[in-house]
Order: sequence, then C-alpha cells, then structure tokens
Amino acid sequence: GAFKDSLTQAQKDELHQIALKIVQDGKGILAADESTGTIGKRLDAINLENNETNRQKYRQLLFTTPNLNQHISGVILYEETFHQSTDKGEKFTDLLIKQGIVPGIKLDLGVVPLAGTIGEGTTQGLDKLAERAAAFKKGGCGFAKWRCVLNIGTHTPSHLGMLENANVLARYATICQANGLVPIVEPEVLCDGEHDLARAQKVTEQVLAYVYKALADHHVYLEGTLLKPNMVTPGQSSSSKATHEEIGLATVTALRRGVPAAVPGITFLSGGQSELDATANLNAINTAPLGKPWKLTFSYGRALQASVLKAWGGKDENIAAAQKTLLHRSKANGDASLGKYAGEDAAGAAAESLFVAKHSY
Ligand code: 5MM
Repeated sequence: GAFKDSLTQAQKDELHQIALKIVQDGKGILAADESTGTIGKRLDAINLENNETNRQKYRQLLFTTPNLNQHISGVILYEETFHQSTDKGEKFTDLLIKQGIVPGIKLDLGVVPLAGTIGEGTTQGLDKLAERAAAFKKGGCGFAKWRCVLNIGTHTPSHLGMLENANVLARYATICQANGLVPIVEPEVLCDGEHDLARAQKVTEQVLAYVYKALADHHVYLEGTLLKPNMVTPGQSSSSKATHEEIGLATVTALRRGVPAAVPGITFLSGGQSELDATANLNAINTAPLGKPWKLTFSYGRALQASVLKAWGGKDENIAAAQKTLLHRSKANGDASLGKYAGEDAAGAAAESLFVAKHSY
C-alpha cells in the first residue's frame, strides 16, 4: 500500500549511529534490567533482602566497575534503576554516559496469557508507551528493550502466538523509533523442553519470519534496530546434546534465513546457559563457516552476573573482587564476539567454579 515515511533522515541517522555504537567491535550489552521480582530471586540466592537499598548497592557495584567500557557498550536498566544514583549522588545514567556506555531501558511490562492457547503468552506495555519512551530518551537513554516469549511444545508456538508477538514487537519498535530510541526486538524462544537441535532451529526460523514480516508491515527502519534472539540449542531436557560448533552452525543458519542484512547487529540472550557455555557458543557463532552480514554479540543477564553476585555475596569487602569477575566475563564475551575467545585463564577458572556451584538459575 501507500507509504509515507514517518522518520526524517536525521532521525534515521541518529538511530543507525546508536545501533552501530552498541555493536562496535569487541563489545556487547550488560542486561541489568531485572524487574523487582526477578532481582529478588538473584538477591535471595545470596541471602540479601530485596529492598531498594540492596538493589541500588548491587547496580552501583556493576556500573562503577573500573574499565567497564572496555567490553560493555550498553546497559539495559529497569525503570527503578534509571531513576537511581550512586552513593555520591551521580545518576546511574550520567555515570554510564560519562564512560561512553549507552543506557537502555526495559519498556515492556511483562508477559500475560494469550487466551485460548496452550500456555502461550504475549507481552503488555503499549499503553502510554510513546510518552514513556520520550521521557526515557530525555533522561539519556539511547535504546530500549521489549521481551516476548515463545515456547516449544507439540502444538506450540501456534500461528496466533507467533503473529501476536511479532505484531506487538513491531508496534513497540515503531513507537521507540519515533521517539529516538533504538528498539531491541527480543523474541525469546525458550529452551524448555525435550526437543532436539533441528526442532529448535526450525521454530527459531519460523518466529524470525513472523517478526520480520511484521516489522516490514509496520515500516520499521531496520538499520535502526537490533535483534536479541535465543541461540539455537537442543531443549533443556533433550536426550541429545550438541557441541558448541553444532550450536554455532544451527544458530547462524537460522539467522541467515530470517534476519535481513540491513539489521546492524544481533545481541544474544543467554537464556539460562552456564556462563562458560554462553561464551563458548557465542565464539562458535562468530567462527561458524558461513557469511554473516551483521555483528554477533552478547546481551547477557544471567551469564554476566551469576559469578559476580556469588563473588559479592552482599559484602562491601568483596566489591572489588566482584567487579573483577564482571570485567573478566565481559572480556571473555567481548573476545567471543570477535571469534577470538581462547578459553579461560586462572581468573576464568574462578568464574567456572562459581558457576558450577550455582547450577540452577
Ligand atoms: C535480566 O533479565 C531481563 C528482565 O527479566 P524480567 O522481566 O523477568 O525481570 C531479561 O529480559 C533479560 O534481559 C533477557 O531475558 C536476557 O537475559 P538472560 O539472563 O537470558 O541472558
């Protein structure tokens, strides 16, 4: 049908530049946008009460890590964190911007059931989204995130599940772009289930096809977006395991089939993988023997924070050690985003043992 471009060239250029900054060589995103309930589970694991003081303390630890900007180009914040400051009174957003790190904001308001489906959902938060996006842009954010969830079952994801989630991601993306925020489009195909690698690949391809059809229908400017997908892995309860190389090949194959070359970058979620698997798989993705027209990097929550939380344990005397752990995992993933991850040195062994001790997220 007829198309009237709603973004000016200057708006497009700004969005494209932000996206390119986030996926610059050797860097990726720290997803620190856990909502109050989710961060509560993380704090509970180290016996800390889930209150505003402890949430501020923890995020301060992350964002004041010396040299964080060496491997981190963007940080996703939850609304409460966006409004918080360091003990010295500097806003977290200003602290990040000062380091050349782009602050981002989680805009979705969570998953709700999709009536009539077999346990499928959609993500809410479109009401007043333009006003919220404009306020976060004004407050220094350069990008946003919206997470949709799809699950693999005998009869899922359904046509309705894929169509609805693709459409809501597209609506969110247009609203972000109109307000100067690069939308990170996150259609997460969960790894729960007994399915094998081939099924995970097929479902990921189908989900991506729905997403990019919707983004095209809604006139989303692809150069000013980023994709945050799952890696293609066998289901968590699958009897068949896959090597990093097989995961890398399946993931890049699916992405090549579904993601337009105009998209500047793909920033993977870790989805409950161990820290070491998330790093090794990202490296295998970048070394897979296929053409890759986009940057392939990380936007990890759990796989950047599990051993950091453990090292901290809520104690002030451990802050420096916890920050060292964060820098170490960020470097490992930054190397993996270049296909140059060569395994772990001594500090990495620490990260490994910490991870094994905390096996289930
Ligand atoms: C960090 O967790 C994010 C927010 O989760 P809730 O809405 O449950 O609080 C989450 O969206 C995250 O950014 C992505 O799922 C990627 O995180 P992982 O841990 O899978 O790398």
